[in-house]
Amino acid sequence: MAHDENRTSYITCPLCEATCGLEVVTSGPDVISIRGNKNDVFSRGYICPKAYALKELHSDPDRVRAPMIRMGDTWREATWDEAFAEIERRLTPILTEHGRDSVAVYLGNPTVHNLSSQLYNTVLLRALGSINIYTASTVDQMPKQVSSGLMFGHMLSIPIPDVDNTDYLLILGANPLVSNGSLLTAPDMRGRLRRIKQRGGKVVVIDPRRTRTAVEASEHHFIQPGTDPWLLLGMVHTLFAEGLVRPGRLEEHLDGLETVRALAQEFTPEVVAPICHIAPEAIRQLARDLAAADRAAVYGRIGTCTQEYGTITSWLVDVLNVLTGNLDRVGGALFPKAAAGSRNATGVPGRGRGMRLGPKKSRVRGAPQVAGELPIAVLAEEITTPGEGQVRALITIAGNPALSAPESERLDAALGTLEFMVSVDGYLNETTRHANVILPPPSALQRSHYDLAFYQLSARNIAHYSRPVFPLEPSQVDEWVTLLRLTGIVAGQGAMADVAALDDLVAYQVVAREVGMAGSRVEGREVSELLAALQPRRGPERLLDFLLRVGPYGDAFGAQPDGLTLAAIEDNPAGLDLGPLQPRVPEVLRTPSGKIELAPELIIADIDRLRQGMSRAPAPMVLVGRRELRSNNSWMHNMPALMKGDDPCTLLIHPDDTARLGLAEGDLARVTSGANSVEAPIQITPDIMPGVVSLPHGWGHDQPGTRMRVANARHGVNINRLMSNLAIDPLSGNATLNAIPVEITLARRHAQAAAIPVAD
Ligand SMILES: Nc1nc2c(c(=O)[nH]1)N[C@H]1C(S)=C(S)[C@@H](COP(=O)(O)OP(=O)(O)OC[C@H]3O[C@@H](n4cnc5c(=O)[nH]c(N)nc54)[C@H](O)[C@@H]3O)O[C@H]1N2
Ligand SMILES: Nc1nc2c(c(=O)[nH]1)N[C@H]1C(S)=C(S)[C@@H](COP(=O)(O)OP(=O)(O)OC[C@H]3O[C@@H](n4cnc5c(=O)[nH]c(N)nc54)[C@H](O)[C@@H]3O)O[C@H]1N2
Ligand code: SF4
Ligand SMILES: [Mo]
Repeated sequence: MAHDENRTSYITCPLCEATCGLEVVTSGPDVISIRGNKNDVFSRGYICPKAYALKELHSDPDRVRAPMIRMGDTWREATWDEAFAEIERRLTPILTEHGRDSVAVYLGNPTVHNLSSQLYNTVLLRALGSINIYTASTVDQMPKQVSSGLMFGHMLSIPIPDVDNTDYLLILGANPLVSNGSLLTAPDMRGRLRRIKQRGGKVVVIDPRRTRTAVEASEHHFIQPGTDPWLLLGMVHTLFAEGLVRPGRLEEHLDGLETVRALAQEFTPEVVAPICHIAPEAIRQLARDLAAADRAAVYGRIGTCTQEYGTITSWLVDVLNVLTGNLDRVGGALFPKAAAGSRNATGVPGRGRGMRLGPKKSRVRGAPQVAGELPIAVLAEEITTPGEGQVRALITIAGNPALSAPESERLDAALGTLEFMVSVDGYLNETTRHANVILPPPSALQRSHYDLAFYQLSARNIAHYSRPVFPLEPSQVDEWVTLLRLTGIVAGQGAMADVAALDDLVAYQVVAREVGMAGSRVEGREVSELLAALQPRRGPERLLDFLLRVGPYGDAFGAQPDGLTLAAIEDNPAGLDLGPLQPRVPEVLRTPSGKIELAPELIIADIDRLRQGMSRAPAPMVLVGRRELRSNNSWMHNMPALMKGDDPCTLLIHPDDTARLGLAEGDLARVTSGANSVEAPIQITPDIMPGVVSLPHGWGHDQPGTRMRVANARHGVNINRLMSNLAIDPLSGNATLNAIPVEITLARRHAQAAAIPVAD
């Protein structure tokens, strides 16, 4: 390749759910510039500061580039064959002597932003056959997946607010101007929210903090953290009491309306107001405004999921959407129809098996298994509690649970006791320092990309495929190859298993499953015929081509000759716009009844717990989390471009509270919960509710044995030390990470304040 000529690549940014289109200019091995792609059909040139950090991520001297094997306290670089031989040598006896469950897997957030792991992680998990599967979903959106699964029949049938057409958007526990949206793929949320207001609509934010989103909104209400279910029940009550329930065309597709009516009876605005700290009249007005808007949507995100009643709250969000007739209506909350991989767009329309909880439970505490995984909150005890089925080895893929999981100090310590650990990760960080072998993925600019997950959660139907910007170095391997080599080892084929043959087998199984599925667009077709049509593709591209072709827009291998294929989008730098979201009920439903289950039994049964919570005395001070624009969970803190500016890891606190506690700006506060304590500098702001403090998550990069020089210099503290593993939402297993009772005390006066000379 000529090094002096500039080359331009158009890719989708893989760093968050917004899926922005990027224009990356390179010269040889160097990135010259990264800008928003103005022609991108969805993002139209919008990007955030993280996009540019892809350049620094690519060239970060601290990033792991070759497999590493740990020898005591030191690491040595190894060849891939050596690394896999070591894994086979250490992992196989554990599997043989202690069984499949003795090996756990943790999948982190970036696996969902990665085509290789989206397609090949399940292959590894199936080959392993362990109950001990953990992901970041149980510190994130699992409650929404459970409520959606129970209501609509599939865990990824999540209603997405139609932000581009709505007149009224009620946002709870989300800050999309900073997070760039979650379970809501829509680049440039600031622009989209502004346009709601420009067309005469309203944006209302419910958050214990006046966030950037709240400032941009038409209306903001503080809420006592963890009490959203009461607010939402008060709104449901009002809708029934004032005759505002109008499900419209949904009525014939609904089960459970009367149950909800009866249940909401006791939750009058007067009853719930003292709990959520929103006045009864304001609660009524919220319900009336929602009902009065022509087209409205209620949207809840991480603040509503990572709380004690996460599943109930997530359910109530969609109960409100249904009761006001906004579910499945243009301008309301709609189900996307993704081009590939969407389980609610394949098979027999309108009916299905529904969502299955369990059937297993965690060994030590009997916590629920959901969608084939256990809550991350139980991993520490599964590692440290002896007995049959004890976790002895762990494979982490793109995750940093030593920081991101609750009661992190305990999990961190537990990781140190494992007999063997493998991490597929590009950094030597708080988690991977415990590994015995680290297997690095290529940089984000060296892999192809397609957002299999997020186009299923997108405010518009989009398909965009990105080729790698840079080729792999001869010493590098694609992440899917790494995952298949791990599969070979856990499947008993050894370190030198034939990756090409395994990949052929995966493709065969994917195709065979689809042709055997009732209602599939290729039902009953010959597997060999379809496999031949996918030639000569291999790896993720073969599977992606297949998923696109059998998907709702696909060519179905000739049945619809002008339909979608990978070839049709792989040279389309702007991405393909498949149009706005459209109503899909009843076709989208996969419940056994073929109806929307408005009052799922499991959720209704959990309301008793909510009733019990009402009599509990409120904590005088509670902690909530937050996200920062220039951060990405616990990583990307080693990018100098993102780490400029003020210290992001501060404790936000209201001036009334600092006055009461005798604390001043910059003082080091000690934050003590039932689990642990941490120290963080105080940042006083009227933008947080009195009685609430906020710390960002993902910090605490002061652990020995890591290799992240920039992050180490600005380490911050880890909020998850304060969490308790015992606090989980019983239905989803999701950890409670918000509304944590804490005590705030002075640890140390601000250095400057102390240095002021005393006048004599
Ligand atoms: N208190 C509190 N805790 C929280 C949250 C909160 O709001 N409050 N949020 C939770 C949420 S929503 C999430 S999603 C989790 C995130 O928690 P995790 O998923 O456990 O952690 P991340 O910080 O996303 O870590 C990502 C890891 O993936 C690696 N990585 C990046 N790209 C790739 C890749 O392409 N391949 C591979 N193999 N590795 C890669 C990085 O080096 C890093 O080690 O944190 C949760 N923790
Ligand atoms: N820049 C940046 N972007 C990110 C990430 C990042 O770390 N940095 N992480 C990505 C990931 S993995 C995810 S899951 C998404 C999350 O995306 P969002 O859900 O938008 O996440 P946050 O910005 O943490 O916003 C959560 C809000 O909930 C509020 N809150 C806390 N407790 C409660 C409560 O009890 N009730 C109510 N109503 N509100 C409450 C908090 O004050 C906060 O403003 O962001 C993604 N995007
Ligand atoms: S908003 Fe998300 S997808 Fe868009 S540029 Fe920033 S990190 Fe990338
Ligand atoms: Mo997340």
